[in-house]
Amino acid sequence: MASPQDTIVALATPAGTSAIALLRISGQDTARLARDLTGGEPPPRTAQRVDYRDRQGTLLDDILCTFFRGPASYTGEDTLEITCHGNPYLAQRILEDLIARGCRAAEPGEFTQRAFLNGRMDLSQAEAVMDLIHARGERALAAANQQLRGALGRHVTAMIERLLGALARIEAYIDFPEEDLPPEDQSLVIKELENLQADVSKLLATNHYGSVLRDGLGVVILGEPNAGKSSLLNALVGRERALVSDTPGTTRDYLEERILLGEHCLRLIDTAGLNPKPEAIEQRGIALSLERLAEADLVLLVLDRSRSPPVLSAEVLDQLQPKRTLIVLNKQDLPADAQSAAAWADFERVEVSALTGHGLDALKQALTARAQSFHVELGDELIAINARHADALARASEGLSLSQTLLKLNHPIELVSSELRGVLANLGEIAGKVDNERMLDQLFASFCIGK
Ligand SMILES: Nc1nc2c(ncn2[C@@H]2O[C@H](COP(=O)(O)OP(=O)(O)OP(=O)(O)O)[C@@H](O)[C@H]2O)c(=O)[nH]1
Ligand SMILES: [Mg+2]
Repeated sequence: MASPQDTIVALATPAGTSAIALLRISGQDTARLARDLTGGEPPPRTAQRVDYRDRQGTLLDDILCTFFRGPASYTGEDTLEITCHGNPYLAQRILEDLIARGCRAAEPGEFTQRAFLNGRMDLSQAEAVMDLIHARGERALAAANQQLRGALGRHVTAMIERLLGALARIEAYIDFPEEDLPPEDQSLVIKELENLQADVSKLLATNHYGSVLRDGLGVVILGEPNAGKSSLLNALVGRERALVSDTPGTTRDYLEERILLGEHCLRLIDTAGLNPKPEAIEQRGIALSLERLAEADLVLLVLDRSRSPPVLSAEVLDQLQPKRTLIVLNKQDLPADAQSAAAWADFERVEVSALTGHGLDALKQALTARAQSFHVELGDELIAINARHADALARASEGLSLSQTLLKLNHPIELVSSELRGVLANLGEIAGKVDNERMLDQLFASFCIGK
């Protein structure tokens, strides 16, 4: 991306027709543009109604524009927000006119990148902007809002300060090579590093819930052909999403559908039935089912309660731990098979009929409780880290562990100190003390235009 000096413009609302559209401008020419458009010195943070005329003087629209004087703006630079009528043609005309007046079309995420580069927010907050835009449930929204308000950044900063304390304690001895670190200092530092590592682990433990919130809880619907998997998906989604028939092997490919249940979003994945004697095409479908199974947060094993329980392969059985499996005894409306009714007794089981809807509420409750069980408490703030944070924290944890070993084995203090400086850098990455420009460009490029 180019230098943060030039003036960028973007249509910040979707391209389709809506009542209004918002254009955003940020950069050094913004104040001049605002003066040109409004015909005077624009009062900051005040919406002004203006006739928008293009450079040829043609009247395009009746707009509202609001000027924000930097650094008190989203990006930290002078910023102008223009609200026009939501006709895509009209918004495009205004956009083109602004480009003709000297603006450049913004890259995806460029406004937020500038906010970060200008110190308006740390990197975890910039990521939270995206989380907020994409949040699909109440909890995801709450987590994004907490992160946007700096919860994760504050958490990590407190850890960095404690680490700096430990580092200062040992680095004082680097200048006196003839003196060993006194035993009381050594044990104090080791204790502090242990505590820090435990805190890093707690933060790392929120990673899984983070992916549940960002991607939705991955629920794989698995079972033998004709058990009623697709019927169950349809019943949960509330419409005929998947084909249902009494011919075994109806579902060949897997299909995915999101639903909102309580405060969480669930990603339901219907799969091809596990036929012990599949034909070639079925075999490929089953291979896909097994791939989805491996990635699942939760498995709904659907059994036809009116028939004897299926014999599952060891490959499948290995993946079905009680912690991530719910047994759905389907076809409750039919007479029960005694063996099936008693099967999987060590697992949580719910009896349903995808046909009549019996037991669906109980199943939804069980699903809600499972989604909730991924939440890891971390003080009174809802913190759920993402994969980038987890990667940095895992490296920090390794470094903390190695430093403790080095200290215990009385290795030179310089070695310990250099290891701990590495940990400091790892923790710094979370808030964005990153020197890797390419990584930053990549991260912001995953944002949308106008953000
Ligand atoms: N009586 C009864 N029939 C059901 C119930 N659920 C599904 N069925 C019937 O069972 C048959 C198979 O249903 P599907 O939903 O296609 O089963 P599936 O597990 O997706 O099957 P495959 O895609 O072939 O693996 C259909 O005829 C459904 O109408 C139920 O609760 N009660
Ligand atoms: Mg099916």
